[in-house]
Amino acid sequence: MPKNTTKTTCPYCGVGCGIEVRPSEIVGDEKHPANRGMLCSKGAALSESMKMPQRLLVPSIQGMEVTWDQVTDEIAERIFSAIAQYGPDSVAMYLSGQLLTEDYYVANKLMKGFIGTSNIETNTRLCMMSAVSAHIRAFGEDVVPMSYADIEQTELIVLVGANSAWTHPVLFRRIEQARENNPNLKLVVIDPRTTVTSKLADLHLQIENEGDTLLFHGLLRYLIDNRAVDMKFIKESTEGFGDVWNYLQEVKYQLHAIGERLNVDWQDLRKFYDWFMTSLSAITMFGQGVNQSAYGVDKGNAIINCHLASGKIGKPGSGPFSLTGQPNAMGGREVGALSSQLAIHRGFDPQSTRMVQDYWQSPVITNRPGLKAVDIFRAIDAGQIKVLWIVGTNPIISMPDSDKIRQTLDHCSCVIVSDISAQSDVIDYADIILPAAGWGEKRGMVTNAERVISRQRAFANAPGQAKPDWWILSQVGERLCNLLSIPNGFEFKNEAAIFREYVGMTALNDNSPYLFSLSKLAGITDSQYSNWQPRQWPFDGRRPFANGYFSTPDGRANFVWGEPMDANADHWWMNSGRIRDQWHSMTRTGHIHRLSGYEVEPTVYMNSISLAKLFLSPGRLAAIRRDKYSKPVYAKVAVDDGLPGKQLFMSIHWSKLYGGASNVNRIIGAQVDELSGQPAFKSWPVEIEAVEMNTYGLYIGPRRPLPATDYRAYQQDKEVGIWRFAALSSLTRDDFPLVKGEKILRWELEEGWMMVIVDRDSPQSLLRVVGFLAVGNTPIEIDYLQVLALMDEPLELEPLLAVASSKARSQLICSCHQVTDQHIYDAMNDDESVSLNELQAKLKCGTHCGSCVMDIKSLLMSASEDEFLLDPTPSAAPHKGPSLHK
Ligand SMILES: Nc1nc2c(c(=O)[nH]1)N[C@H]1C(S)=C(S)[C@@H](COP(=O)(O)OP(=O)(O)OC[C@H]3O[C@@H](n4cnc5c(=O)[nH]c(N)nc54)[C@H](O)[C@@H]3O)O[C@H]1N2
Ligand SMILES: Nc1nc2c(c(=O)[nH]1)N[C@H]1C(S)=C(S)[C@@H](COP(=O)(O)OP(=O)(O)OC[C@H]3O[C@@H](n4cnc5c(=O)[nH]c(N)nc54)[C@H](O)[C@@H]3O)O[C@H]1N2
Ligand code: SF4
Ligand SMILES: [Mo]
Repeated sequence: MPKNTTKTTCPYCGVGCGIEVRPSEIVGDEKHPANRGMLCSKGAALSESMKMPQRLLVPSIQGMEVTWDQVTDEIAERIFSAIAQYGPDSVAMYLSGQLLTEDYYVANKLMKGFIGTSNIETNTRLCMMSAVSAHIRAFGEDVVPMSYADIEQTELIVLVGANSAWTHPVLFRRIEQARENNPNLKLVVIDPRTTVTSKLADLHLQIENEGDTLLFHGLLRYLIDNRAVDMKFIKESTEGFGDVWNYLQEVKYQLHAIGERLNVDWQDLRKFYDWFMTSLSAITMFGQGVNQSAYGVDKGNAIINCHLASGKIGKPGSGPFSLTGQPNAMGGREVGALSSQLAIHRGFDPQSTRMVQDYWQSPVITNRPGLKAVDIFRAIDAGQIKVLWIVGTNPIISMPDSDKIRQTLDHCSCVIVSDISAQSDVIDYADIILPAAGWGEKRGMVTNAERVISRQRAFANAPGQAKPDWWILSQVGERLCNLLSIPNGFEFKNEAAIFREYVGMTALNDNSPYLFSLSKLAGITDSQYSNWQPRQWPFDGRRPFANGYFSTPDGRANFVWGEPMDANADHWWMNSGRIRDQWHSMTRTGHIHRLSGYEVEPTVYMNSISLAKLFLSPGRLAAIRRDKYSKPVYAKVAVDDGLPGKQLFMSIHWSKLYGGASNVNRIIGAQVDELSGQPAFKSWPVEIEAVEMNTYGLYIGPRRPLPATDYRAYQQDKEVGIWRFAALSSLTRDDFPLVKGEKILRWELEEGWMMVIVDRDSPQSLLRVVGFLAVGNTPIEIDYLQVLALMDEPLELEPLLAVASSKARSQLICSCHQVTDQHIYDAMNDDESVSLNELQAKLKCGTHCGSCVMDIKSLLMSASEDEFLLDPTPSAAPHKGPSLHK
């Protein structure tokens, strides 16, 4: 390890990759068990991420800059008076799975033990709460009994509702490696959408959306019919099998009926069922296609039922594996900073509340669950919640029915926001703004999807007055204690002190049915904490549930029945999810030019038949609405024939700065799973139609004011920004006033006009073009810029032309080496039988972080299937060049 290297953990997804920060680069940590040196495109771009524009630097109250003393006094007083006037439940906190364990611990203690409310939530409610509830129903405790090392020990991996090649890239590459090493290892993907992940599978079951419960009930019935259940395990270690068996007698759970209902070939279905039945081991990994559903908990239990019935649990290479989304969502679940749990996997039973209160020596303790995320916002609307503190999440973009969230926060009497970015949408709604220290500036622990606890370490100073979240929370805690005239419960000298207190608390679970305990770390010293190496709990290498003993009072796991959902009506429906290179609302990835090329503007995908039925054209705009009367979201139309039927897809990332008002959650309603409270984001009925705007525009150049428009997308390129916009009204040249200091040339076009901004100091003989704006009544593609080459002016067009030629029409595949699909097609045209290795040697694509290897493989596969190599038809509409009249 080079000198001055800091070992830390990636702040993005729940794979939890170890990272080495060296003086000149950030690389994967070869010693970390989660990634063994690999990183994906986001992890590999962390240095750029830290150079984010517009960090929050100073605390402020109603726009006035204040000191930390003033702001923490103010918050404590507002909380104190809300409690006095309206009771403790008038205060709520909304946290994030991206916070550290220490942040979570302080927040949970403050809310449940000192303010006295369970209205503490986290965006994990939007992410994994259905899996949490399914675990608790089946196992008696929210435990993920799996390790990544099981991947190398299994015969079958089933990925349900997870596009892991993009969302957990390093984990997926591990799966691919395991398949290369073991040709008998099979991969089945269950997703109503064809994805890069599904293309690489041995079998893709493209079920009707929400068909998962039925699919897994069918599997269980198949196992029973073929006498392939483990009766010994069922008898000794489970409860409720008989009931489930009874329900399964209905004809609808037979193979053919399921094939018909889910619209999949019954032979494919049988193949999957046979594979699961005959494999000695199997892992079912599941993601948001399972969790984000009105019956997501039932889906989770339907999966778990199959593992219980076949005894494929608690053994090497076997078990249900809920994938965690965020880096420390698991840590938050362990701490219990959620409204539906008290702490450390415990609920609100009298014994637990007493033990926790004793441990905290707190003045109060909540003894019942609080409101879940969606209900917290409803309670604000109803005037019941007066103070809301949002830490590290951007609900304006991520909550369903987001227009309603905007209104709600507008009305809330006190919104406190802790964030790192001034550009997070939620900042606009804050009365009090707190600048937080970000990744690399703060220290603490995180737990990943496989229960490995790792350290995030600091290697940079926080800018301005930014402070770690735990510190801010503790300061408010201390002041509240003063106001309450009680001893300070928040006197933590550092992160290690918080972790020690937390670890001590988990000892309450020793000698109880709960597995979760870190008590072996009791008394961990500051230096042990500081030198912590990644470790998986329980620390003795035991596999949870290996002894067939679960965390329920009688030690038996439960079979749980849930009725399968009805098929989606014959209606357009919106599926939503992630793209490979962006992180959530883009505050940490949107400004990184090499990540911005994958999806350059808000896009709605559909198959070619839908496109024709709707009279839409690729590259044009569509208006998508929740119903005829609601406000539309505009998005650019693109074809994806991997979306069968009336399925549409949009990515979740477009926040105000980058995507204007095209936030998909404005059209997704706030329906939740009643058990878990998790929103059903994944399939929402919508209306969609073509929309003609009167003005379309494109601007490439340095930031300059542009008029407010109905549609707008901003893409950051290396040195310039690219803005694409459209307006329902006819904008005129007066709407684009000159900025002082700009030197400009303009041309009239048949369909509009265009102008260039030239460098003031460039000589008359060669005007250096620094910005380009074209406005017209038809969409303007980036290669319009080429038209400047036809002008009779002495224009120097680099580097703008370079931007245009690299961006036009092609799809970015490798973000590290900026290789597009067109580059790859060209290489394939040169040599039809080109292999992945040869492409890597020739173009370097996929040789740095490797995130795109799966995309390249899938491109190679579809090219050989389609044999369209000789004429790779661009997916956008044929381009009509602008006609000029000067
Ligand atoms: N690049 C990137 N990676 C990320 C993130 C990111 O923002 N960007 N975020 C992280 C977070 S917080 C999370 S939670 C994870 C999420 O990781 P994933 O769950 O893998 O991601 P999603 O794209 O939300 O959705 C997964 C799939 O569910 C499918 N689906 C929709 N409806 C159904 C259904 O009814 N049944 C089934 N079986 N499938 C369905 C969708 O078509 C989609 O392909 O990703 C993490 N990783
Ligand atoms: N339609 C639809 N909606 C979805 C989903 C979907 O699949 N479909 N997925 C859902 C899921 S699974 C998730 S996890 C959510 C994610 O949604 P969000 O949590 O809202 O997304 P982020 O953009 O990650 O928000 C994190 C915020 O914290 C800030 N931040 C970063 N680091 C720190 C820090 O150290 N301290 C503090 N205080 N702030 C920090 C960032 O600037 C940013 O504003 O979206 C959910 N919404
Ligand atoms: S897979 Fe990528 S985003 Fe996830 S932890 Fe690893 S490097 Fe970070
Ligand atoms: Mo998530």
